[in-house]
Amino acid sequence: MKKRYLVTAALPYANGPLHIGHLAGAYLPSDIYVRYLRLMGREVVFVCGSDEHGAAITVKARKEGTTPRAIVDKYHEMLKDTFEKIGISFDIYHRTSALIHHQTSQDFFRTLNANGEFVEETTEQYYDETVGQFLADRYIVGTCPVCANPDAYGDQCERCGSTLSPNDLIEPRSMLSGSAPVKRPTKHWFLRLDKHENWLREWINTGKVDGKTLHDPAAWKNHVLGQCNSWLDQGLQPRAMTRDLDWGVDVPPEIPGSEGKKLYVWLDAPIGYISATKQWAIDHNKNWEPYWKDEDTALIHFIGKDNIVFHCLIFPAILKAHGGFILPVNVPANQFLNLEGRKLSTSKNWAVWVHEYCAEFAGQEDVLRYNMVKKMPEQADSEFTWKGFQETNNNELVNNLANFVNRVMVLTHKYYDGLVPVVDTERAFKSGWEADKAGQYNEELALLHAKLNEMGAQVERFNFREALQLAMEISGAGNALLQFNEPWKTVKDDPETVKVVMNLAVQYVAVLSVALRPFLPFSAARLRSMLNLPALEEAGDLLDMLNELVEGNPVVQPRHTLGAPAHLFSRIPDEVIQAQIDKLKATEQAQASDEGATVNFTPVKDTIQFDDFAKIDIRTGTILSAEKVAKSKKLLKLSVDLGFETRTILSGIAEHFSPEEVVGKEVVVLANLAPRVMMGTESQGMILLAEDAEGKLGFVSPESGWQAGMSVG
Ligand code: B3M
Ligand code: ZN
Repeated sequence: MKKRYLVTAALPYANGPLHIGHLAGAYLPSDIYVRYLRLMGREVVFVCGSDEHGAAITVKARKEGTTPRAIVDKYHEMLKDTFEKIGISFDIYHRTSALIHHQTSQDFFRTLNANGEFVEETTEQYYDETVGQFLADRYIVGTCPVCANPDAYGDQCERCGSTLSPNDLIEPRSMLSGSAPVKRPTKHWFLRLDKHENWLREWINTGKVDGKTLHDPAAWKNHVLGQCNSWLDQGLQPRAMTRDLDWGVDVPPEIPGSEGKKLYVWLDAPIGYISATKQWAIDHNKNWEPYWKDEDTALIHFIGKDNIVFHCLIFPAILKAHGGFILPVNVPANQFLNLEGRKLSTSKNWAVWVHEYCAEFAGQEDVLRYNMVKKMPEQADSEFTWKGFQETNNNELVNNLANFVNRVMVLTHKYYDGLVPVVDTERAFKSGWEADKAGQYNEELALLHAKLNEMGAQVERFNFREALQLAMEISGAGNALLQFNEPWKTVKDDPETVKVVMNLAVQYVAVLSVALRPFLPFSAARLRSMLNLPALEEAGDLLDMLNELVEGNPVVQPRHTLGAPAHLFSRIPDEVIQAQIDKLKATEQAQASDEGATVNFTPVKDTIQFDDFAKIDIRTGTILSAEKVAKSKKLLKLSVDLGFETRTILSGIAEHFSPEEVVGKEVVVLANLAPRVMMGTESQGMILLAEDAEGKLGFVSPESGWQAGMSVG
């Protein structure tokens, strides 16, 4: 076990509110993990903060007709406030626009530069002559060469998910002025990622660097290792670490040619974890360096799966290239959470916003936390529905946990005026763990101890769904203890046995007040108050309880006076849920009507002459085979019969159709498009598809049975 832990959660872009996908992806898992570590008496610092640079911010500022500074100031405060309200217990929530971050990032750049880790290259970049500035990839739009989406970005096509570069776009245009950008030479500093490929491959797959074991890859999630190896298999290329931007961290001014250059946001953002730790250390009069430089520190990054490569390959390369820093021992990335059958989408406002939830369900923050853990996409994407939210609350939180606690509190007050009874620990009763099994007081304490250890082991393996399930089994066993012994029937005839049962039931509730803390911090605090026990300090409280239990000592002493009973959770009625579903539908209709009003029809392109049209050659064809493309979530590799030959074509339809669905489809193909190599495969043409206002794709097909290879004009 390491001496200390430095736990990071992905820095959210300060360009919008937090939605439940963010919570389930990085912030709730990290909060559970950190709270558990604190409860076990471990030394841990939990850092996060707003990611305030990059095109994500400047694009938002342009859309809202304001400045990047105004955008980050607005959303930084909003994010900070939301995290507090939903109980994410960062030790510091910092921000990358802070001076200490700029200084830390620039010092990093200076060291990398001095270490010869960059190669300076002048390349041709797109420049908008109307506005007079170079264009970041996200500021260039054009037609996607894979799926013909007319509004693909210079770095990615949101329709087919292809990773693009601006040079791939057909008819690129500037998002700033709409004009066609021109190429201009510009110098940038490229990190020699290729130099790091070999040690990264060994580190990811064996946990070793220079023969020294730093972590156990078996403890890493398969999908994380898979994505890293898929990138490594493509070969790591030098990657530009600077941009021509007017918002971000300046390239150190003393470096020749740095005028107007900023650090690439994915260089400065992860360094934000370090600058946040520095600020925390200043605020708490501590030394930050052991947390980032001492090998007795466990560095763990909690992220969503779209950030894996940056945290498992690029940032480790930067840390190693700088020298003197430790590497993460794990990056337990979660997959994605979907909402009511569709991808969460900030741009389409298809989301449950956490700040809105906290306003509309004030006092029920733990209900959302509980649901997010139950649905946590730990190994695969998962689904949130409002109906499921209601059922989980009513069937588990109310019927299991709240009812159990309330019965214990009410009966102890009714039979003993709230005083925990003195018991004969040898007296027999029925155990709650196994029907018809005779219970024994000390054995019950040992069973609680064992269950807590099982829960802890799952938390340490980042299996939070399983860990919560184990904690709830304690509540289930408590309910069964009462059900099997029925104290309300036997209290008159067999008062001594009832004392044992009720004393034990209070022990169960007290164990739950600690075990549930990482998952349901607000409810755990209310349990402590009901039990009239000291508030948890999250400083070894669980470890202390485990030590008592293993000695056969009760957690709550006889004659302790309980506080007043209260309902921990309340049922959520249908109308409350229906209102949320209606709100989502209204959002969807508003979005559709907006799109119906303005965006439904992509504007017709500039007029062309017949001769222009005559240059393209469209043919009928039939899809013979289809398969997914490694590392791309949306591309299918198709083999298409064109009559006169068979073509291999990559098409961005994997999230719309399964490979099985498209085999045999009759299609029309742009047959004389220049071949392009993508993901290591040459795509020889383009399948023509139609897209509706919702982004749904459909094939354009000739009448069935049409001969392949026929011209379409
Ligand atoms: N802000 C990307 C994201 O929000 C980025 C994470 C940075 S963590 C250093 O998905
Ligand atoms: Zn595309």
